[in-house]
Parts: sequence; structure tokens; C-alpha cells
Amino acid sequence: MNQKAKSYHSGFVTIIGRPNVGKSSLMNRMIGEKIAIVSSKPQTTRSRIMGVLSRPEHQIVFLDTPGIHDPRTKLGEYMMHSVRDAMDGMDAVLVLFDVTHITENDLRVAEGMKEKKVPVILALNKIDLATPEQILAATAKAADTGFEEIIPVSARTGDGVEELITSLENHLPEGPQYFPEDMITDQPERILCAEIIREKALRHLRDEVPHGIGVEIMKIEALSDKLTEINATVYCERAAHKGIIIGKNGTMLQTIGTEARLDIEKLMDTHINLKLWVKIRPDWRNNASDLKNLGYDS
Ligand SMILES: Nc1nc2c(ncn2[C@@H]2O[C@H](COP(=O)(O)OP(=O)(O)OP(=O)(O)O)[C@@H](O)[C@H]2O)c(=O)[nH]1
Ligand SMILES: [Mg+2]
Repeated sequence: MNQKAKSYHSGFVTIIGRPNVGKSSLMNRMIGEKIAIVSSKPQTTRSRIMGVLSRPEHQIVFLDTPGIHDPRTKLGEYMMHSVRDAMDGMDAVLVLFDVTHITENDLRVAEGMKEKKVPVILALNKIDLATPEQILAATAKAADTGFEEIIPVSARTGDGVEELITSLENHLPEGPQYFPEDMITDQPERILCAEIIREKALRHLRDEVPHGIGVEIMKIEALSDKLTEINATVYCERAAHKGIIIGKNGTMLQTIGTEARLDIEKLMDTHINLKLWVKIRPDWRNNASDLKNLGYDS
């Protein structure tokens, strides 16, 4: 029998949704590596982050994006620009809702996808937090919005994630392998390090402090094949914030630094000597040259 070899599918899939629904968590889960930072604070992701899933039968290039919101600063405008940028030339869109909490903003995001000429798939995330009745009700609510498919998932437990990958593969065209098999992201090491530090700051800081934090890597220097020194500056917007970030007797900065160092050591597979400084840059989120220095430059 003349059996045709199974074809190779590939393409770019943009992940969009409002802040905090679990876009970065889901991308990390699909890739199987942590390449995008995650936190319980909204607006964690600030740039588009590429994550590549390569398997013998397909390559899916995910673009994780900042949560969609009305920007109030130049940084926010940059973030929303990154979302639009990531929608350019994609082969499919993965819209993400939090199944426990579907809002008008979610439906608005979905509505905006109607005119796209590519398949739009909806994943209902965080099903580990929902009852079967809640999942059914959310599916019914989303059904009117005209998605090709609606798939319940949990980025936390991995439930439904293989089904989602299969569905995306089925909606992608036949195509080339865009990136080498062993490439999982396009982010350089210094950005990954800065993001890890920012994640630890987001985890430990409260109220308005986390939103005003920016991290710049000043130096990465291999002192030997077993030890690398990294110097980073943590920017904040006010003197009061600087005090909070440093903490009593420096304990907060120490906690952030220790947690970041452990993650960076895993990432770079070497011992790290991490030194952190905290500096005040009033209103840096509205300053074009500060934004550029921190990598938020379109
Ligand atoms: N229980 C549960 N929590 C989840 C799941 N997915 C994500 N979370 C949590 O939801 C919060 C937000 O996750 P992120 O992945 O940072 O969300 P995001 O959509 O990328 O957020 P932004 O980057 O701010 O737009 C974090 O506290 C995650 O741990 C899930 O499937 N189940
Ligand atoms: Mg994110």
C-alpha cells in the first residue's frame, strides 16, 4: 500500500488574554521549561516572549504576551504594542480565560479576535480550581464567541495540556522547522537573569511597589568555570519603595537575592555570586531612555 508519510506541521501561535489568567504558566507547561516568569500580580509579563515546542511531528512557536489592559504609562503602551506586534503574521491565536472568573474584558478580547483570518482557539485555564459545573457554565458562556475549539486546561497540573497541543498542531499548516530543535527561547541570558530577579521581587513585594520595579543587569562575568559574578540594579520609583525593597537590616533584598541566585544557578549550571543594588528612578515607566535601558524598546 502506498502510505504517505505523516506531514510536518509548524507555525506561530500567539497567546493572549487579560492579565493573570495564566498565559506564561501555560506556555512554560507546554514547553516543559520555565522561560517566562510567573506571579500572582497582574501585568507580570512586559514583553513578548518566544517559547519553542519541537517534536518529531511538529514545531509550535509560542509568543507569550503581556496581559491586555488599558495602559497608564509609557511602559504600559510598550506592553500593548508588544501584544499587537506578536499578532503580526501568526498562524493561530490561543486565547486564555481563567475558568473561575470570566469577565467582560475577556469577552472583549475574544470579540477582537473575530476578524483575524487564522484559527482562534480558547483554553479555559485553572480547571484545578473549578467544579465540573463551573467548567460547563464557562464553556457555555464562551461558546457564543465563535472559537474554533474550547479546551479546558490546568497549567498547574498539566490536565488538558496534551489535548491543547494536539488541537493547535491540527490547526497549523504544513511548514518548515523554523528553529533548531534544542532552541527553546530567543531571550538572551541577561534578560532571563533580570526577569528571574524581577520575579522574586514581585513575589515578595506588595501594593504598588512591584509595578514600579525594573531590573538591569550591569555585569555578567565568568570568574572561573565554576563561578560567575552577576551585578544587577533594581530600579524603583520612590525613596519609600527603596526602603521596602531593601527591608529591615537588608533582609528583603537578601531574600530576593538568595531566591534569584538559586534559580540563576540552575539556569546557568554554575555557582553565582549575585550582587544587587537598589536605585531610585522617579517615573522611569514614563521615561523613554530608562525604558530603553531596561529593554522595553520597540
Ligand atoms: N491554580 C492555578 N493557578 C494558576 C494556573 N495557571 C496559572 N496560575 C496562577 O495564576 C497566576 C498568574 O499566572 P501567570 O502565568 O503569571 O499569568 P499571566 O496571564 O501570564 O499574567 P500577566 O503576565 O500578568 O498577563 C500565578 O499565581 C499562577 O501561579 C492554573 O492552572 N491553576
Ligand atoms: Mg505573563
